[in-house]
Amino acid sequence: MTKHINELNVPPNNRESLCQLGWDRHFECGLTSMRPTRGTIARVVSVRRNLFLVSDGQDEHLCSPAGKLLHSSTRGYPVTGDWVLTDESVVIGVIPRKNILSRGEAGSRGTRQEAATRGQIIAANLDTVFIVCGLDRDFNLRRLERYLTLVYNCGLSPVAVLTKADLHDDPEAARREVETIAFGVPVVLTSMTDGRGREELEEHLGFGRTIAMLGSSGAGKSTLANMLYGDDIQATSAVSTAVGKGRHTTTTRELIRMPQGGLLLDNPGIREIAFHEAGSGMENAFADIAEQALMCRFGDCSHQNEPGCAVLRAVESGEISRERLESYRRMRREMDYVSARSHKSADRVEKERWKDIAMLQKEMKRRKR
Ligand SMILES: Nc1nc2c(ncn2[C@@H]2O[C@H](COP(=O)(O)OP(=O)(O)OP(=O)(O)O)[C@@H](O)[C@H]2O)c(=O)[nH]1
Ligand SMILES: [Mg+2]
Ligand SMILES: [Zn+2]
Repeated sequence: MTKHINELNVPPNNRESLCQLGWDRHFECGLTSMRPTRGTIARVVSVRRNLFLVSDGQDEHLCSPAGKLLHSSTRGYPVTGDWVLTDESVVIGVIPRKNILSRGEAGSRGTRQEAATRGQIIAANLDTVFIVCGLDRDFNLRRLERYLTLVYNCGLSPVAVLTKADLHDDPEAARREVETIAFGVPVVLTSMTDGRGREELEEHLGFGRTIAMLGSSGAGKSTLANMLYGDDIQATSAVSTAVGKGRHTTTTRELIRMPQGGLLLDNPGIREIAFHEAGSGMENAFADIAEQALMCRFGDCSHQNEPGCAVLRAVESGEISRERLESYRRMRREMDYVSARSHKSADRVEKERWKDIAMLQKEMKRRKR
């Protein structure tokens, strides 16, 4: 027998509160598929070591994970944004996710490392990701391309937020520049000095929506959270003048319930954007190159020096910038490496599985004797 949400240990009026936190039919179906016999539905608003701060829309309280979750893979362990079932301050299960925002572990960029196979889940169940980039020394189109690829890889929709518009001579020109590499992505200019961009961003913060902010330290994420909230709820601190980088002021992730009705996740600044799986993100992030590539003479053209390469032609004509093609190639190499490595580790898993089976068979034979 599957239990309906109201037959669970959920007070009937809670339904409304859960929807305020983003509960919807998707999770309802996920919950039904778990066939729970007990538990209260709650959302993880923050994770502190091995403790979860969960909310049912009315109250927040701390929970510890059930033993089985501690031993589950990283994928099964609750993260910020997860919907969970709790029982007497213990998280007993994770309700199937809509999506996750994940990246390769820090220190895993490039080709050297092992850490990269393990992804790090930043958050679950998002509607939109604000890619936050300051119009100071933080501004970098190539980095934006990486963020876009990451967000698309996770099947999420990005909004590019260019903060500190007051520090730039021609912020509109910067916006246009971003538009040439981010097709169909809303690009919003903001500034804490005059509150510009606020209304445009508020459109994404409607009832029950969940938005995560990504960007380097000092990009102005927490400042933006404060501007949108209308009060100083997050600590901020000045960028170092010597290196032009932030000071990693925000250290925990927390879902903030916004007056607009949505939930905003302020994240610690990201030092480097590493990939841990090769999704289809590049197709979207480099839609212009992907489109030209359809017209290359060879189907497997690598756009290096092949004859009849439409991408190189587009670079010659100035339609696609050389830097962008370089950026594309670099990322392509990274993705190829990441996918080769994940195949390799899949092979290893398979081998180990067979080893286990062989051992088990031996053991059974021995027992029979
Ligand atoms: N002039 C100007 N400064 C800004 C603006 N937005 C943020 N800043 C400044 O940039 C610095 C860093 O801002 P934070 O909001 O702390 O940056 P963050 O992205 O949260 O950084 P981490 O928490 O370290 O990841 C602060 O000194 C802010 O005052 C803006 O629109 N204009
Ligand atoms: Mg911050
Ligand atoms: Zn080509």
